[in-house]
Amino acid sequence: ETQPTPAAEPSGAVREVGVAIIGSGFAGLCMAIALKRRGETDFVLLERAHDVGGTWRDNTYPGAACDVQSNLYSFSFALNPDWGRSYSEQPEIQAYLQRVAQEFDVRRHCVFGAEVTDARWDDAARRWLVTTTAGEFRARILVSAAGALADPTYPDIQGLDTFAGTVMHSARWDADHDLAGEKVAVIGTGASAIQVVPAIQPLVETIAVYQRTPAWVVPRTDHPVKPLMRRLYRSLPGAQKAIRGALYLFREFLVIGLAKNRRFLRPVGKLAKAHLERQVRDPKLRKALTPDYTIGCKRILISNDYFPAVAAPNAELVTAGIAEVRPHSIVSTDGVERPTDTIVLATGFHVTDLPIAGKIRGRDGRSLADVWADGMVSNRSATVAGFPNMFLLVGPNVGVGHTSMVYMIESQVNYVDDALRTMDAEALEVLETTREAQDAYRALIAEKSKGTVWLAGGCASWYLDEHGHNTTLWPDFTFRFRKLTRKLDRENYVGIPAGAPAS
Ligand code: N01
Repeated sequence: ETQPTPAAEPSGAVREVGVAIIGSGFAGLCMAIALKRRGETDFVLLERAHDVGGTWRDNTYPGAACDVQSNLYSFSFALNPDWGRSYSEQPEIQAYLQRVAQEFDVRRHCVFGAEVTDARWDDAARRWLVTTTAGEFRARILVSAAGALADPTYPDIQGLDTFAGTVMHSARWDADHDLAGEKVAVIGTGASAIQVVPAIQPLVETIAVYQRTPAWVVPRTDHPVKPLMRRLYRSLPGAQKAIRGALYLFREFLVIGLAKNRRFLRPVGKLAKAHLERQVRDPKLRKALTPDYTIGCKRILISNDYFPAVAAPNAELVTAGIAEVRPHSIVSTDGVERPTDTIVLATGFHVTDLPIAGKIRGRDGRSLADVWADGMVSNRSATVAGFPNMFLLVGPNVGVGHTSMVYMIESQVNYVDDALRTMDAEALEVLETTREAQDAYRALIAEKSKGTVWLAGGCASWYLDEHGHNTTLWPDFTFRFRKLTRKLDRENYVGIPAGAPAS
């Protein structure tokens, strides 16, 4: 469901707002709802698309689904008793987000078609000047909820631009394009690829899966939710909360293996190996699908139909690299040329080089991207020195590979909310974190990341930046992150009261 843009002022006038939120995915919506809950209505959500939903709106490729159980994948204040499956598919999650936006009356604050092209801090006015494709905004507070899985990466493959057929990124799926009977190439074997490959393999004439690095895949215990359970959840929300709590704790234990003691990952590795052995009979193919790095180093994938799809008679796993793309084919480094009608790029997102960071400029005019040239840094994953009155949601070191991002988002929103309350209570016009706090947080992350499977598991992944640092994942139990963000660490901030000069 879409709605007309309610907001931008006519004739280029600048619109004054209290809070400008970039993005209306899980994080943007959560922030908006928190503001509404305490009576704040002077805010906008700047959304480049024409509906809410973020990555769940954008990722409509066949087979798109969540690999975190439905019961965990909702806001704690808006549980959904009606999930149809234990692991929800994309349309159901998108419908949930649309419903939440409606229920909490957030849509009236959304400015659709408003892509932020520039946001700069005006130190004299103590306001953020935000330029969008739907007009200009002047905001007291800027909250970037633009997401880490928002901007697809397109691989630099020789000749890709000369390809005469269709090229689709998994996150920019063209539903009108009919793949039936085509020769399809899928590049990548991450979470998106392993969902799209089995969904399209039965339709196409041939499918070639170009694998650079094999993935660890464990069974998916997916099933429809019984009507009885849905009735139970509806009449007794406590039951759903209890199940949610149990799932949360179960997944949290995985952190012991991922971050604390890799020995605990061995049984998970055994499970994945047994899964592969059960599903793939051909020893050559099995070998090609077996990873050589520790399980958990990259995101652990869950699927029951990926291996059978790759082993299907019309499928081929290509382990040689891609030498070049020609107008009607792909040539691999072993010299084999495969005729191709459509190329599906399941090649991931700009995660450690967030495009939005190039558009946000702080007090000295430098962009976040410049400030982060040596890696993303922040205080408590939310604020950056030199960027007053700015908060990041789903920014540095807040990602989780093992559990629901919604939990992390709610923790972050709570922190921002407390910061805004503090500003109100102390009548502060400006709030800015210190470099010392940022350095201390970086040291804490580095310390907690030491020896984790993400750093020491022998793989390359989007979890680490080009310097090999963990700047994306929260490297500990998520309840520790919640504790750390329960209240604003006021001592780590400089506040300037309204009317007072900067000291
Ligand atoms: O992207 P990825 P994704 N030539 O970056 C390969 C979430 N998600 O879209 O491993 C050849 O993980 C690359 O190879 P390698 C989830 O958080 C969640 O799949 O770098 N190959 C890799 O195989 C996930 O982690 C769900 O060697 C190239 C793949 O492309 C995140 O989104 C579902 C290449 C990219 O994998 C991203 O997943 C889907 C090149 N030039 C996604 N460049 C849920 O279920 C890249 N690759 C919640």
